[in-house]
Amino acid sequence: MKVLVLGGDGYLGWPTALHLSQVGHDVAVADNFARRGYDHEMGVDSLVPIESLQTRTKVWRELTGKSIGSYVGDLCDADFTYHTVRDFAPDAIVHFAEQRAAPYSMVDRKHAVYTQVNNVVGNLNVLYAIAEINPEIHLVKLGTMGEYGTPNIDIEEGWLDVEHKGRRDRVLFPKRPGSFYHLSKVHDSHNIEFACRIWGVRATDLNQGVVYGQQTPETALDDRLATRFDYDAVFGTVLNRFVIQSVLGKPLTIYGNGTQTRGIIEIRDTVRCIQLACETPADKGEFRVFNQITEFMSLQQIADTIVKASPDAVRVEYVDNPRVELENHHYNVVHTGLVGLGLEPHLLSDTLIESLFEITKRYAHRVRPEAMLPTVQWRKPSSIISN
Ligand code: NAD
Ligand code: USQ
Repeated sequence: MKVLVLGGDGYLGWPTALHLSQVGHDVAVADNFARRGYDHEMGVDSLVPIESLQTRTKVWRELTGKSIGSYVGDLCDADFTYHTVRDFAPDAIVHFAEQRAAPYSMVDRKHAVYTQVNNVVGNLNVLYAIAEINPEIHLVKLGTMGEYGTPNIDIEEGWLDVEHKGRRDRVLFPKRPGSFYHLSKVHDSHNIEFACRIWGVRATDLNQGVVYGQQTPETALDDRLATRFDYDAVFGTVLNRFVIQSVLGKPLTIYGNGTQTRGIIEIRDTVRCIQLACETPADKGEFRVFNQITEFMSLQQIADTIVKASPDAVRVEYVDNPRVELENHHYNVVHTGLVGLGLEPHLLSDTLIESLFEITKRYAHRVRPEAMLPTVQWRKPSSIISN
């Protein structure tokens, strides 16, 4: 298949592009390097050094003989998006290319507006490009488990059968997201479902949980193929941050009382899920939704797992929660769709955590410890991100 990976320079997009290329697909990536720009804005950098996209694709070609094409530009520029889709003529488009940090979207008005414009407009341009250039293209879009929030009922895969006053219907699962970023994904999902309904577009919305891990078999082939690994309080995600904090001898920062439960997934399973979704397209006009998680755990359970695996003594600190989110809530998620397509999940294990400890130790000197403390508050806008 020809697969276009939008956001292919990012944490997940790059390993996905490598994996799809490795299993024999013809792959191109598109990116505007916005993510590298946020690092400059915040004065931080990926814990693991990353090469330019040009070097990455060159090294991949030298090592494997396989080419990955690249398009540099912004999806919010419709001419760029249309040109890329026309020129590469993909069978599937994997869409990762959005501003993805909840805290970044909650800094202030400017960051909230940027996040929603970037994500919603970019996604709309992709939908129009598909509809006008080739409606057969399968859109594989990264959504998020946080679209659902933490409802007091079980979370289904995207759709809910309801009976109301004696009548039945199948409706999109109700959403109650927890940040302007997560809201942008809700808006995307509605726009995609509408495009499927009116134009017959085929789409898979992958409501992914929090990703952890840094290596896939392909990125591990050469240091120059490494993907980014974020530790700061804005872009670093919880499990990765806990590992890094434990290696640095810092307390693990649980926000609130730690009873919040989140779906999680390892990076090797992310790339495999994308492969499975691409190779088994949604039907014409179908808005297919999968919950892309392999297990769910409370923050306390995640912290306990890291403490147990750590060779050093590790302390947990309960920090005043900078976010507005429920504690002591119900959480039960259906996530059978991707397993039905053939996913064999890697569950959180000591082996994986040990390899993350090693990676972190190797680059610990690159950490700016002050960037690990949360500065963005949900309850009041702030004018700065960095410390
Ligand atoms: P990332 O920020 O590392 O990668 C996103 C890439 O998209 C970056 O390289 C960025 O430069 C690019 N991009 C952003 N806006 C763009 C635009 N307008 N035009 C072109 N390129 C643009 O993020 P990630 O962690 O790899 O996440 C990828 C996707 O997966 C996101 O959509 C995110 O919401 C979703 N997701 C991530 C996680 C996670 O834990 N990392 C979990 C669930 C869902
Ligand atoms: N948290 C802590 N301590 C920390 C960091 C976070 O307790 O040091 C808590 C947060 O309060 C939250 C949970 O951990 O309850 C998850 O936070 P996170 O920053 O790891 O993840 P989140 O903001 O939800 O966003 C990440 C990705 C985003 C993706 C989402 C999947 O950045 O792109 O959409 O995970 S999900 O959470 O399922 O919506």
